[in-house]
Amino acid sequence: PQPIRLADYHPPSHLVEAVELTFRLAPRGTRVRSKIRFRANPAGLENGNLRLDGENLRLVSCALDGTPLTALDYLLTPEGLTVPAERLPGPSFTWEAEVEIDPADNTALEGLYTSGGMFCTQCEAEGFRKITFYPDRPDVMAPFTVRIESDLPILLSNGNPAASGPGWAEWHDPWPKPAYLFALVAGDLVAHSDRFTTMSGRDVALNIWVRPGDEDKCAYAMDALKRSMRWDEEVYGREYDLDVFNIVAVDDFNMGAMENKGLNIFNSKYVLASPETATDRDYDFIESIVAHEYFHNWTGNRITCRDWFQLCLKEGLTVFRDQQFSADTRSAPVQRIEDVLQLRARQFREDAGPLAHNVRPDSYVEINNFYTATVYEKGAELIGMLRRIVGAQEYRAALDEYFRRHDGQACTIEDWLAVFEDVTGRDLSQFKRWYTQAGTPRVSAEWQVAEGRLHLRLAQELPPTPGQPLKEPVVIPVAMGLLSPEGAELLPETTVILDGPELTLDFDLDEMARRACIARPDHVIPSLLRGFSAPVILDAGLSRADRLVLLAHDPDPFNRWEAGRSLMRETLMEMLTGGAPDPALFDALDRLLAEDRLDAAFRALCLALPSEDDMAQAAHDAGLVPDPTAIHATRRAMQVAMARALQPRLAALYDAMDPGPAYSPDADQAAKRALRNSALTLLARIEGPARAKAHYAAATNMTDEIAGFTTLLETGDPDIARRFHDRWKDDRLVMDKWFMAQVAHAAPEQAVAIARALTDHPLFDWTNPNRFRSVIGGLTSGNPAGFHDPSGAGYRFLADWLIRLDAKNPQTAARMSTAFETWRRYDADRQALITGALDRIAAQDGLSRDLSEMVERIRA
Ligand code: HT7
Ligand code: ZN
Repeated sequence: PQPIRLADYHPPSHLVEAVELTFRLAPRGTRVRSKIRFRANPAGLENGNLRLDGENLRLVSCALDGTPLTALDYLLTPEGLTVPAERLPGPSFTWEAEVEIDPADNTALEGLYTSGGMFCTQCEAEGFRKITFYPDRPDVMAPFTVRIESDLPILLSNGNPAASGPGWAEWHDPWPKPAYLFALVAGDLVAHSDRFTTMSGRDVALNIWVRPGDEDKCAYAMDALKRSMRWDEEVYGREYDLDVFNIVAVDDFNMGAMENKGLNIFNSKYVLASPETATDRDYDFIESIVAHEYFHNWTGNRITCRDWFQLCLKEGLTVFRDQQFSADTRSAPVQRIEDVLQLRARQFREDAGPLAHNVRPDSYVEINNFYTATVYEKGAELIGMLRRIVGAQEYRAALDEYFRRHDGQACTIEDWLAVFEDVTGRDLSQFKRWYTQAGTPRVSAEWQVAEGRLHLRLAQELPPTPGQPLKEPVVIPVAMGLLSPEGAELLPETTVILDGPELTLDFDLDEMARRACIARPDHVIPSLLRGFSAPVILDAGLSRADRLVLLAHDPDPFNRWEAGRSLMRETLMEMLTGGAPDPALFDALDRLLAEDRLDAAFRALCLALPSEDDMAQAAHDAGLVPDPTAIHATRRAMQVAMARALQPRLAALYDAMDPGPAYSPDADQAAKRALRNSALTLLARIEGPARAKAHYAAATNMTDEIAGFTTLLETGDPDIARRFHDRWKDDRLVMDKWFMAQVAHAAPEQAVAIARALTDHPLFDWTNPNRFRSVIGGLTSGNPAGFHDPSGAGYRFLADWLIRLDAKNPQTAARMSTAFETWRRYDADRQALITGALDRIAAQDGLSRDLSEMVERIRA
């Protein structure tokens, strides 16, 4: 297939004034009648033909202004239907059609499909064209009226309920929206209901719809929804705009959740929670995803994207907003560290390999392949940098103007930046390069102290990425401070802007020392990129001693953690090449763990080691060929060394951090459990399984239970998997954890065999994306040493499953293929095995556009 290019964008030939849809639901033959009022678009540069997208639709009939059309009046292809301009009645007309679709056969989970007896839709990005003929592009916005006919008791669509009777319901959504925000749900569902009064006093009915029996697991999602609604009013001045807000939980879902107007549809994993079945991490996800989807109501729905190249316009901004919400709700530094961990693990990895692309891509074959960490997470970082550069007040003023100017429109990144330029008076043309250049910039620092002055030189370098050999410097806000060797703050935090290839700064040490009331130091430690003020890779040029000072004293918690992280990474790399850990690091960690005034979640983060994938990338960056087996063994050795060095402290924390049996998912309790369970895992490396057995037996919540379970899996308790299974076999979401944990915590040499055996388990339903991800993702992400087994068994296992899944669900298959994106890091034997697996996939007949694009890009 030909790529679609941003440069080829042209406005639609016709706009839609109103849409009326009638659904007669049946699993094997749903009838969809549409009545659409079109008008010619004066800005449309096209030939004036009426072009409607449509896929997998059986056309029953169609008409223009009431006159039936025959097959001679239009051109029908597998991609859609075109009525030539000369057959159109005039500039305005009504199109009517009836089509038949087969929701029960829709295993791709795009368009209208069935899941566990319910009907459900997923239309982003291009699913609406699988429901009826329509200009399925985000710059065509219209109000929708929907009638649903079905015997199922609950019939839902977007907007407000209009009327209903036995076997039917009508909904009206007054807010013009693109087709990707359309939704319909029908099923035997029960609601967890509540109400919300908006800032202007309007009453909104809130419902979370779930399968009977799950209604007692919705309280947290509902609480998160109400807090999100209030937060968006208080922080962004945004009020909800319909009489109802519905959320539906569905088991078969390709991603996390979807922001359909007034009818959000969620993967049940991100709605359902009880202390016994959900971990603290699950609660965290529920809170941030509920918030994210709710925030889309303004950033995405009221103001949407002109075309899919502008996806970051809604996703980057909405991720940034959900991160702000979580930072306000929980500990801001902990939230920032967790966001950066995610960014580095997913986005830096993407940027460093063959799938690197701009935050605003220039072209795509399949848009589903561009819902990436770069568009989402790097997109959010760009908003954060913009806010840092213009300041919080001007940021808020710009957002107010964005909502005022563009409400009801489909916009571009140019529109977004123009608002900031107009409101702040700045020229953002250089900033825009962040959207149009791929790759992670590298920033390096050099400095010297001479004659009472500090000379600091910052430089940026932009590595080449596929199709972009040369790049221009970007605007990098570097938040920084300066510390004395004793840890005294010499310079309060300030932000400098590195916007050329380099920047030289000069500081007067006498003046700084006078202000800090200390003698002039002969050495200074720069604390750079505080709060991770830009998505770059920093080589701060700090000695080990300097980083130990930052770990102990940096007033910026992010850089305190970062100093420890970098020491750990360096230690692991030295151990990988035969070295031994420096006891000074363990002493520093011991002191940090003892600081009771520090957030327990922060301390748990400081105790965590870089992942095996981080180490593989670090080895590659250092010019080595990473050996996943050696990396796994080194990490284990480091855990043993840490446990030995910190044993008394860890044992004391294990006792002190017990929050007691009354469970609450709040940040304070979750932090204690995080630190306590980190201590448990480390101690098990040297103590054996007794503590974990007692921990598992005493657990009254899933956070503790899963910590005990995974520790026992690793320490070799032969019966633990069966016991866990027998307890939880009827709970789908807990069983996903059971599947995943056994693969992720298997010894590397057994991981593929265990994964393979689990795919034969009667509860392994590979057409359910959550279950598929548990086992196959449990291997590729959870057990890198197992996946990269030198025999190539992991690669063959993944390729076999991708080929099989692709025939049913191309979107999920394509997404999972990113496990291969790092293949160039590895040795020649592994490279040959991976490229062999990729070539075998590419050679399959009938491969989807989704997976073939991914395989081609990864292989290139
Ligand atoms: N805007 C949504 C992105 C999305 C999606 C969600 C569910 C299933 C398939 C999907 N394709 C694209 C989710 C979000 O970012 O909020
Ligand atoms: Zn989103």
